[in-house]
Amino acid sequence: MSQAKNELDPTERMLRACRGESVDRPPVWLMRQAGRYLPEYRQIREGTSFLEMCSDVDRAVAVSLQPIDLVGSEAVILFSDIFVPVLGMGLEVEFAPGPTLADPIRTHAQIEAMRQTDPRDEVPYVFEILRRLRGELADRRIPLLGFAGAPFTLAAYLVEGSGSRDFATLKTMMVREPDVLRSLLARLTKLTVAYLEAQIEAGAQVVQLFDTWAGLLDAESYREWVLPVHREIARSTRREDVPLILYLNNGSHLLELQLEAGADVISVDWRVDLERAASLAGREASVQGNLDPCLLAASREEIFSRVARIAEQASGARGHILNLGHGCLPSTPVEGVRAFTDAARALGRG
Ligand code: 1CP
Repeated sequence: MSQAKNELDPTERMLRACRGESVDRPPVWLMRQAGRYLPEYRQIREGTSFLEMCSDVDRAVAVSLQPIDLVGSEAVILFSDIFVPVLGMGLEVEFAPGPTLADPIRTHAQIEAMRQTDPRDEVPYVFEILRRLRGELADRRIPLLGFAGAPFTLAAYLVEGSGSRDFATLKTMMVREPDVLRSLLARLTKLTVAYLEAQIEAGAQVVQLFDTWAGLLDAESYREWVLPVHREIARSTRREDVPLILYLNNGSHLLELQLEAGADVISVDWRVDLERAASLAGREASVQGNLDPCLLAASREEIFSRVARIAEQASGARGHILNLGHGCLPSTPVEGVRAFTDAARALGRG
């Protein structure tokens, strides 16, 4: 069993892959791994609103841990939502099931009225959940991930008032009232930096910034509106020992700019050619991704062969973290998720 001796524990494997150091095989976890596709999640969630779940420390800890044993995930992501810190600014956000606002943010006066306070005081349960999780995970050597929504994605919902196909209200604001959007992004950037710092202090070993909607922009607009925000967050929150992962959805046309932020890892969706991503990233960044979550409905054999292909395509990267290109869907089959993490472990035996 000499191979077992060389096996890294999941925390080492994850941190080393983020930094681009050699590993035995890619680490594996899934975006939205703690959610409605799991019957055990639905059971704990029963009769409780999503926001209540996020602030109920016992239940949030329990559902965060579920994917380790139920589907073999090798990292835990805090159960919460990108809109939780926004609640601390005094905004009223409801979930139906995505975030909605009765009063979308469209004016300077509304932005001025947003409270600028310490997330540690406003949403203390987030940090309590992280501290508890870190304690629970110590013996198993499973890494703990924190996360935040990137300001552009938060602003997209805040301005629009809900999710949208094209976020036309937001894009109209970019050309008609750029100063309003600029000051909203500045507020959200400050919040995000403070929020991620507090998560790191509470025990997050890796943090991921989700910019789900930045891919709506062309490269020029992205360079103007999004890149400086990512750079500021990377500069302010990056620690030697806490890697930052930057996720874009629908961003294959933005890869070069995604790399300019200075994150340790770029996370990409299935539209991105991983070989190209790996070659552009070079020694500067590792890559994370990128199976289409819908393909988790395929047979176990098909999932194994897709994963092997992804690993092959990413083999030129300085580090690769196996993940989906976007989150698990409520309809994702549990056995597909299990096949996905088993396929990662099989890479180490190949
Ligand atoms: O009914 C339910 O159970 C609520 C569904 C749900 C869940 C399980 C929402 C509402 N959020 C979450 C958890 C969540 N959201 C996590 C938990 C950790 C994990 O990954 O297991 C994370 C990291 C998020 C992040 C998030 N929320 C993003 C960024 C990543 C992504 O998926 O693109 C975004 C855009 C949101 C907004 C949001 N919150 C909830 C929904 C359904 C949505 C998406 C709405 C839309 O598509 O417009």
